Amino acid sequence: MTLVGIIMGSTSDWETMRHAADVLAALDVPHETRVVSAHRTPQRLYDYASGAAARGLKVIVAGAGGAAHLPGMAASMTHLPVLGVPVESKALKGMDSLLSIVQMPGGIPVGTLAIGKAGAINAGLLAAAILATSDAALSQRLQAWRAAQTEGVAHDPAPADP
Ligand code: RP5
Repeated sequence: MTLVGIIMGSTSDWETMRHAADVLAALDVPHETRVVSAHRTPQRLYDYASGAAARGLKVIVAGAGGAAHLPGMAASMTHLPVLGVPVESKALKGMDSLLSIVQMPGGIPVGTLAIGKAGAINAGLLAAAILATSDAALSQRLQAWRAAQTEGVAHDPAPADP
């Protein structure tokens, strides 16, 4: 059963949001990816967010850029945890996306990550961490992923230099 829904406002967000999908794939977390625009496809957004819990999704990762209303509007229509990824915009480097996503009114939370690739990676990891609280096997995979990351950090920044 699909557990995480990764939605984004445009196909142009995929280059960023693919990193969330990559992390979930690496951790063997069933997920789906969809283009759902708050502005261009509002009915699609309504259908997706309001039906997400009934379909068995447990977490939604939502990425958008510019006037990035997708995560907040999705959160307004589901009680599932929504993780927001501010996609880097051309005009304002993603500051517009970040502020659009992070400044939610009290009562409708969106867990907002960093702008761009790092945010997408961390949204995937956080989604996995949420699921891992009730899935011991996934918790083991997540801990192994973290240990491998630690193991992969070099001690010497330039080993080939004389
Ligand atoms: C937002 O507008 C999308 O999330 C995207 O980041 C941005 C630009 O979309 P496109 O014009 O590239 O489709 O809705």
